[in-house]
Formats: sequence, C-alpha cells, structure tokens
Amino acid sequence: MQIVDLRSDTVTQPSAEMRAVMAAAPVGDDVFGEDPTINELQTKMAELTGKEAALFTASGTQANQTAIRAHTQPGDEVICEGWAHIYNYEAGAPAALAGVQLHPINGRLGVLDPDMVEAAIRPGDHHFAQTRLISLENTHNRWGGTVYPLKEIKKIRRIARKHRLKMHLDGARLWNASIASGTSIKEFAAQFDSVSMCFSKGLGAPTGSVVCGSRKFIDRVHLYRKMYGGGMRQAGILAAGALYAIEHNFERLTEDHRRIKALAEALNQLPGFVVNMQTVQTNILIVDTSLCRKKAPEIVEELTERGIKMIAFSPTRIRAVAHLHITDNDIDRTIEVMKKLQTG
Ligand code: TLP
Repeated sequence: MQIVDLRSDTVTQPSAEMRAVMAAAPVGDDVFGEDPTINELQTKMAELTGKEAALFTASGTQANQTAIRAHTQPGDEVICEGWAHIYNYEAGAPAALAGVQLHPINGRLGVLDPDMVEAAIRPGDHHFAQTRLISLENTHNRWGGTVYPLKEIKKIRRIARKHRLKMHLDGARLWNASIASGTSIKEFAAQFDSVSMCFSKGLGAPTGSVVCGSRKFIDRVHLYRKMYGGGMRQAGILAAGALYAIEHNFERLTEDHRRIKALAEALNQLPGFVVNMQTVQTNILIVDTSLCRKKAPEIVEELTERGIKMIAFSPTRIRAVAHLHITDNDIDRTIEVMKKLQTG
C-alpha cells in the first residue's frame, strides 16, 4: 500500500542528487571553525537574514534553546505565545537548561495583542522575575502554519525597544512565511535580535538549523551550543544538504501551500470536519473534529490503516502537513479516503 505521510514536513527523504552533493562536501573540524561547507552555509544564512553572523545547529530546538540561553540569565522571564513551540514542544528546555520561566500569552492565529504584551512585562521591582526577551514564531505551527505579518511584528518591536527587551524569532518555517506573504526573510529578520531557521522541515534537508544574530551574540550561542552537546565536528556533510535544499526547494514551497489549501477546502465539504480557512496560509492544516462522532486519535488510527498518516494534536484536532513528497494524487487519495470514514 502506498503511504501518504502528512504527519510533518520533517519526514522527507534526501533525494539521490542531494545525497551525492552531501557525500562530496569538503569537511573539517567545525568546533575549530574549520569546516568549509558549514562556513559557506553560515555566511549564506547571515547574508539572507541581514545579520552579522550565523551558527549551524543540530536541530530547531537546539537553535531556539541556545539563543534563549544566550539572551538571558537564570530567573529571567521570556514572553511567548501560548501555543509556541518553545513552550509546548521543547521538552521544558527553557526551564531545564536556561533556568528561565516562560510567560505565555494567548494570541489570535499566533499573533499577540501588543497591549497584552506590554501588560505582561514585569516592573523592575525585585519581587518579580525580570522580563528579558520576547519570542515570536513564524509561521506559527500549532495555529496551523499561520504567518505573523510584518506590521504586527513591528508593533511588538516598538514595545520591546521601549522596555529594552530583546526579540527572538522561532523561524523554523520562516521560509514558508516569506513565500506566502511576499515579505523577504531579511525584512522579517530585521525586527529581531536573533532568528532561528530550520533546513529539515519544508526545505527537505535531513538535519540542521541555524541561529542568526550579531557577531557578539553568536559568539555566546557558540558557547552554549558546545555546552548543549552540539559541537558536531565534520558536519559539513549535513550543511551541504542544507545548501542544496535552499537552492532547490525554497521557491517550490508554493506548491505545498496550494496542495494543503485544496485539501482544507475539500475537508470542509465533508460532514463533521471543520477547517478554519483563516488559518490555512502555508503548508499546514488543522482540522477540528469536535463535530465528528469519533475522537481525533480514532480517526487518525483509521486513516493510518488506510495508508494516510496524520497527527492528532488533541482529542478534537488533527494536523496535516504538505511537503516535498506530497503530490496532487496524494491529496486526491486523502480526500477519497476521508470521504469514506463516516465521521459525520
Ligand atoms: N516541530 C515538529 C514537532 O516538534 C511538533 C513538527 O513536526 O512540526 N520550532 C517550530 C515552530 C517547530 O515546528 C519545530 C519542530 C521546532 C522549532 C523544532 O525543530 P526540531 O524538531 O529540529 O528540534
């Protein structure tokens, strides 16, 4: 049975061409800064984001967490959105590794109300944790891959400046945000002190992420990357996959966006399934199954038995993600299978 794997854009396999480029990559000891392919990737990412420097990391989690550590001291507070990845899916790392507490604020489509952000900033009084950092996510995964619009980011930036706070962007899927909105990566990045981006999601590289920021900041991130076990030596093999992915798989993300929209529209016609089309902006869709006779995990199990893989995000929410390997036929097949589930 042909499997349609819509669980995440992290499930892609490197193509033969990508593997060949990786195998041929010149490498060196990156802890000494001597891996030419990693250096090339870091230079490229610094240019793309308009920052002074960039550092290759093992994962998106390592990129976010080394950045959070480098911006803060133990006991500090970090403001984020209530469904942020750093809060929900990074194994409690801000508390465990940086010793900071998160201050989540509920947003709308992943976008924060600037007044609520300002109200959440703690006074300097020593009863309180010191607010140091605001972290945003673009696209916002759990809200359904929603784009954080530049004009909204600017409102938060103004508040951050006023209160002398730093800003971090979890840009694991900033590639998708840029393609969907027409706002360049540089324009987004200009509003932040640090930006993390992933190569192993929509771009389809097997491993790796990056943190971008000022030279001084990246030097601190370098310390914490070593501390967190991320000094990977001859990892240029991985960086080569990332370089290949940027060149070949960035512009094509529009195809993933088109396909997930087609799937969302079709699901909205089926009994029981509701997709809020406002949230369908990039390569992710969240379908609300509250009106179905079956719970989301049960539906996911039935789909899996029929060769369609998705993830139950909660008892009433299922996530599907389009990526490099998902074709128009796969979308059609998914719709056909879901039609027959008798969920209404
Ligand atoms: N997200 C994964 C899961 O952890 C949910 C996925 O399948 O979407 N930031 C954002 C916004 C992410 O979505 C992810 C991965 C990360 C950071 C972490 O990246 P990795 O998995 O490389 O540590």
